[in-house]
Amino acid sequence: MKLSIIKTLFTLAAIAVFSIVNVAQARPNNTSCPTGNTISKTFSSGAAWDMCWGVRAEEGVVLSDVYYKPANKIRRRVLGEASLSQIQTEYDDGSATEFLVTQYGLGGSNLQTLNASMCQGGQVRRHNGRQVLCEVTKSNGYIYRSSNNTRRQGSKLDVYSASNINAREFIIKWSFLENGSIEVASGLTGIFNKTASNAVNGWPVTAQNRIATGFTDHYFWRLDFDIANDNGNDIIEQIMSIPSSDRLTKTKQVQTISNEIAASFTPSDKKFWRVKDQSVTNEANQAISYEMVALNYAQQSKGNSNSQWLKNDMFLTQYNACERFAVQNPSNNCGTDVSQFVNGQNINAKDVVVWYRLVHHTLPRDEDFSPAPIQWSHFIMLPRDWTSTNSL
Ligand SMILES: [Ca+2]
Ligand SMILES: [Ca+2]
Ligand SMILES: [Ca+2]
Repeated sequence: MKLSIIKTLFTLAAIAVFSIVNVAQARPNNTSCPTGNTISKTFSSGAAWDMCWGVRAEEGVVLSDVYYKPANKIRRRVLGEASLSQIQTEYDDGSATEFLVTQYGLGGSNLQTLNASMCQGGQVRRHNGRQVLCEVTKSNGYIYRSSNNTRRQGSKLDVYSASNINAREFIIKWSFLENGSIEVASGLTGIFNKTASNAVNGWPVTAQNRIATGFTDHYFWRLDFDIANDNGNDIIEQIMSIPSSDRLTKTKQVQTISNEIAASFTPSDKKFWRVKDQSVTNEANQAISYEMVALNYAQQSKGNSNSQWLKNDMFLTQYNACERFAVQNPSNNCGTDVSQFVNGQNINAKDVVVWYRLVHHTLPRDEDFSPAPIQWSHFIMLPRDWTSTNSL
């Protein structure tokens, strides 16, 4: 008797705790774009992408409600919202660090007007009467080939804008491939004006008779994955393939990330993360997911300062509406930077957000003057088990 009362009390307590834990914030599940702000593309195979776009003074172009439809399959949501949530620039000579998104903004008058020549074969979209976004379909070469009779070329939808800050120009490009991959890139070009007094902090630009300062850009991408209909049930897994001590085999290790973490890539172990839905599966009963593929890892560094938010590559958090910028977040009720967003909240079957820091160091060269040829920093979001076989 006593035991059953204790059991009942325990169950009630567990339900109460579960209910409290379950009161998690989620982005409104709103899938209709503001009028004129829809981008959609159906390829000849039947594969398709559609999404909303908008412009903010700080982040510039922001994409939302991004859906992928594989050929002959169901259309499902991949991302709730995606943006470049900060660019932190550090100079090699110790000049003041700049926070480009919050101090200057990728939007507003820094968002460049694109003429037709910058969007050949595509369509330039307007914001506040100005042409600011290019949407263009391009051939993407081979998707696969296994013999002369088994081969296929594919296409992609490119969506890009340009922002100019202190004469440096950033081309922000999202490529949506017919096979479901998303390639995200920031291209740095424009004019490198900063001059150093000591050659060890830069490179002598002979034609200009000055030392161009070296600098590091830390790009912080905010990726609010919202897989399928339910944006409150996503799970993040860390997957590693760890070499044996004799290095003759690799052992796969899959770990569900239960609570918010700040993590880093370890290329020697092949470590990556994927966001999967708790319940939706492909036709072969595997959970549908997208994984993060890091590229341009060579310059990943912890920065010149001792800043906590520069010490990790990935920050995996529970959605919080006031957490907009990775660094210099203004809200009083939120942490000011992404390292503070990681405060122990549960992210197992929740509305999760992935923050990815991608680093690019520039040591200028004569050919960069002027303007500098574009240097791309990019990464890929790759479907894993979204379809049970190659849908193309
Ligand atoms: Ca989901
Ligand atoms: Ca948090
Ligand atoms: Ca989410």
